[in-house]
Amino acid sequence: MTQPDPSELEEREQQRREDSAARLFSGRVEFLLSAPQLKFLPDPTVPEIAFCGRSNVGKSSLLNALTGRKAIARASVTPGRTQELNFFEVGDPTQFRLVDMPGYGFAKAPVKVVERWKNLVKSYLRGRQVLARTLVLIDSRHGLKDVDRDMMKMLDEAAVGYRIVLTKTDKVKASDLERVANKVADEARKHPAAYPELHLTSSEKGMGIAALRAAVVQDALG
Ligand SMILES: Nc1nc2c(ncn2[C@@H]2O[C@H](COP(=O)(O)OP(=O)(O)OP(=O)(O)O)[C@@H](O)[C@H]2O)c(=O)[nH]1
Ligand SMILES: [Mg+2]
Repeated sequence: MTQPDPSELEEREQQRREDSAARLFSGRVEFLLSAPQLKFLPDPTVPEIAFCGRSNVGKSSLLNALTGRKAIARASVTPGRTQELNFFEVGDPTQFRLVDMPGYGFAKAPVKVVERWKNLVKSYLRGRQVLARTLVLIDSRHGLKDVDRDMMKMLDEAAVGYRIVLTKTDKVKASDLERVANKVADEARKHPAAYPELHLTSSEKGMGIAALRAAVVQDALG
């Protein structure tokens, strides 16, 4: 009998991880609570994966796509929909949590409200001991903006490891996607806390979702 070559073994291992992550997410996923201030955070009993990114980038939609639920996190055409830290539990008993965060860079929100979100997000990201990984979402139509760079710098300084996820890839041509992805990847390499590989996703079409699901489970549970 011939031995499978290494890349084939790797592919099988990846498939196994994706299948097992899909099984986990097809089980219990439940909204836990919404924290408008730090004092309302749940007890830090399990690892957490945070979703952050500019307003309207697709954080809530990505959370829905990963969990295979249509509307467990509220997505909306109105930017600024998510205003608190929303915690979702995965597994029975709970194995880890997903945290949907308010978006940054939303120009139309009142300055005071923006300041409040920013402080909430930053304090959580900097201080949460159980934070296993952060996903920084970037709209594949726009690439990195200065507000994203600021967020990445803050995460670098806090030594919070993050994965960069390009969203809405169904909205761009393949050639444009490649150009934006290369540019973002080049910049990501200069950020010490960023993972070198990008995740290209479409919550709408399902692209990249299975692989990201496996990565999230790996980050949370090791
Ligand atoms: N075509 C397409 N549209 C998407 C995708 N992901 C999100 N959207 C749309 O983008 C808009 C914003 O999505 P949300 O998931 O609410 O974005 P958010 O980052 O949670 O926004 P805030 O909570 O306001 O910060 C909605 O109209 C979604 O339907 C995608 O992969 N493809
Ligand atoms: Mg949202």
